[in-house]
Amino acid sequence: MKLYMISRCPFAHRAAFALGEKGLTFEPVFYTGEARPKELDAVSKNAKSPTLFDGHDAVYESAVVLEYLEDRFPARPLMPVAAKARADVRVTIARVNEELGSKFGAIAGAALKPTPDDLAIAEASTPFLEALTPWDARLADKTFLVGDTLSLADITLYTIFPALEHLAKVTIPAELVHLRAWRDRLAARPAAVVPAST
Ligand SMILES: N[C@@H](CCC(=O)N[C@@H](CS)C(=O)NCC(=O)O)C(=O)O
Repeated sequence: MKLYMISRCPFAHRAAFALGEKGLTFEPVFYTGEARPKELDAVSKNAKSPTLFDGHDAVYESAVVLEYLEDRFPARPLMPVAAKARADVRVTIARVNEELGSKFGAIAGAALKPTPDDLAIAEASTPFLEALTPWDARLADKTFLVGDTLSLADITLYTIFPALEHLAKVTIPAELVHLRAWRDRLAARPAAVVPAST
C-alpha cells in the first residue's frame, strides 16, 4: 500500500497511526500542496492528503480511509464489536470534528500565514483551548475515549495535538491533567509517530 500525504498533515497522521496499530507496512509518498501528484488528480480532484492506494484501489478522506482499513484489515481492530459501542466511536469522531475541527483550522490558518503573528495565533487558540475542558472531564476516569481499548475515536482526537504543537506551539493547558495524561499515553505508542518527510 502507498499513502500519499503532505508532511505532518494531521489527517494523514490518522491513517498512518491506524496502519501502524494494525501492524501494516506501507510506503509513504510525501508531496507538497504546490506540487500535487498527477496520481491524485487521476483519482479525483477531491483526493487530498491522505489518499491511500491499496493496489489499484484508491481511498481518500481520512475518516473514510480509517473505516476502509477497518473493513479491509479487521485483525487488530480499532472499532468495538457491539453496535452501540461502534455508534459511540462514530459519534465521538463527529464531536471531535464539530467541536474542535474549525477551531483547529482557525489556529492553523493563523500559523500558516506568510507572516504569522503571535497575537492572531493566541486569539485563535482561546476558543480551541476552552473547548478542551469537556474532553478532559470525559477522560477523568478512562484510559480511552470509548470502552477499554484504543479506537478510531482516540486516533482522530490525538492527531490534532502534535500538529498544533508543531504549527503554532499550542499545547494542552497544564490544568487539563486527564487529557494530557491520555495524550501522553497515546504518544508513547510506536504507531503514533508523526509521518514527516526528512
Ligand atoms: N477532510 C479531509 C481533509 C484533508 C486535507 O485538507 N489535507 C490537507 C493537508 S493537511 C491537504 O491535502 N491540503 C491540500 C489541498 O487541500 O489540496 C480529510 O479528512 O482527509
